[in-house]
Amino acid sequence: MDLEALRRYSALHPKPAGLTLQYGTAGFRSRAEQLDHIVFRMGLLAILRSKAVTATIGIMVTASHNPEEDNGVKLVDPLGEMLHPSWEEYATQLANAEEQELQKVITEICQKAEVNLHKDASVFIGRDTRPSSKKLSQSVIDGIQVLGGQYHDYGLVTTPQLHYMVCCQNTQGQYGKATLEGYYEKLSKAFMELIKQSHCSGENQKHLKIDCANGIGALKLSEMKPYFPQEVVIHIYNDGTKEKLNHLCGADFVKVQQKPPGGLDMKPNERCCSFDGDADRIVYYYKDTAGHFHLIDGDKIATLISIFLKELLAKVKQDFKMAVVQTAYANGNSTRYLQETLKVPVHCVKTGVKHLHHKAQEFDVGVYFEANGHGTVLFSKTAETKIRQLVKEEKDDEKREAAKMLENMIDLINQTVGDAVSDMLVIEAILALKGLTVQQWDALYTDLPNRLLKVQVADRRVIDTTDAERRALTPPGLQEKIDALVKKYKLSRAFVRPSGTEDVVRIYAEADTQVRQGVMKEVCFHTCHLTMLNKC
Ligand code: G16
Repeated sequence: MDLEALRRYSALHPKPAGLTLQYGTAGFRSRAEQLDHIVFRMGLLAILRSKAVTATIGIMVTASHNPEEDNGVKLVDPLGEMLHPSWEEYATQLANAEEQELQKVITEICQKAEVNLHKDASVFIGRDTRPSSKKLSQSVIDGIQVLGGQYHDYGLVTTPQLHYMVCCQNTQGQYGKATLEGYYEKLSKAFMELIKQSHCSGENQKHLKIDCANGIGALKLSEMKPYFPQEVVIHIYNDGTKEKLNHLCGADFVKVQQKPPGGLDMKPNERCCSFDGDADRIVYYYKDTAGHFHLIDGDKIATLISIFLKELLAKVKQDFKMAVVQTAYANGNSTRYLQETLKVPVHCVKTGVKHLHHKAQEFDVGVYFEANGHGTVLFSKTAETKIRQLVKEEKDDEKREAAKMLENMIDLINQTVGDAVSDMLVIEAILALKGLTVQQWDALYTDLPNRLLKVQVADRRVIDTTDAERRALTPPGLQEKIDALVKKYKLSRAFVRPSGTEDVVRIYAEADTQVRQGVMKEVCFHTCHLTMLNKC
């Protein structure tokens, strides 16, 4: 380690006195001006991780759904997954070390994680369109160079594109070509192969309006447009030329507010969708002829994909284990539909795609989606090999055709992480193949009326949870209040948890009717009261 270079460069990226930041749900997030030392140090950490696992690591500068003034950093592990949880603690230690302790903390990490500093290291870098992202990604490069690593800067890319690149690189191209063209070609080819078998694409079914949250999704969709077949005509809104990122638009806004984004003119029954700021989430929606807004969130996306995959799996007659992974935010009726009508096992884990991804890996076909629209499907190596073999060797036409569709789904789905572009193409293909309108999809089941609120409290860390965040352990008395409240209403459920991406507490409540959601007001009141609220 070049100690002189470490001292010199860390002085250029000083840690503000007294500032402590925790590794959250998806890495570090804060106001952009507080993050320069964090991204520099995550450059250092990425090199250590790369040396530890002898593979390329990814760093994405983004704060995804957060306001434009925020920023953050997401670290990508060798196969495109989120950073392994065992390294989150090292990330927090390195982020919060005082400058004079940096070398000591690096040495400790090297000892604990058995990092050989003499090994080679390489890092892929990407960034979103926030005004602060370019400078922050330069600080990442400083960190990488101090520890003598190689890097490739992809510049402006969506988060899932960077995950894809890392996976391609570490599988020596088996997953695809580690270039944007490689990504566009792989997805569009699989999509075209899939919809070849569709017989029902009326003129209206071709069109899709996309709210890109004024973020990177708009740029990358425009680049991809020439690769789209004529069966899909996309119309891009909120492309970032006029308004601020995520402001009154984007997947998070639409999901939380349960209303259409600004800047998108929606006619009755038109199929529309919204991406979030770094294009790793997607939600669909439409307005009916009476003007009512209908949200089709991650739960309904998971349901549509599960129906489609289950039918294909039945046709290929293999003993594949399929399951859906959700979080506490999943609408109660989605879980009931999946378990009782579709007969698919459902598992509930803590918020954060890292938790869902990990659980989904236990199955041959693991469908995971958060209600907020973040999700994907994982196929086990055994399932993938068997499916590809059936495509080549199966004599029975129906079985071989089903296997072919599954093979194209495997290639179309970004298995490294939730990806708004890939998920959108998966959904569009399924709707076309099944001849479903957005209204028919929506009518699969009716969501229980629900509300999701954020409140600011003095210190959100006083709330500790258990049971996949469905129950509060602290502050004392809060869970008892929630239990007493939900008992009063039919199909009622509520929980409180601290966000891992924003300085807020999230409160979720659902019940059989909107009127009974008085439960939300009361849970909010007790949360505020018991956490000694600042503002509510
Ligand atoms: C990130 C995570 C998601 C999570 C969301 C909200 O999304 O990747 O898994 O659902 O944060 O987390 P929290 O409720 O802890 O704030 P994104 O799209 O912002 O990267």
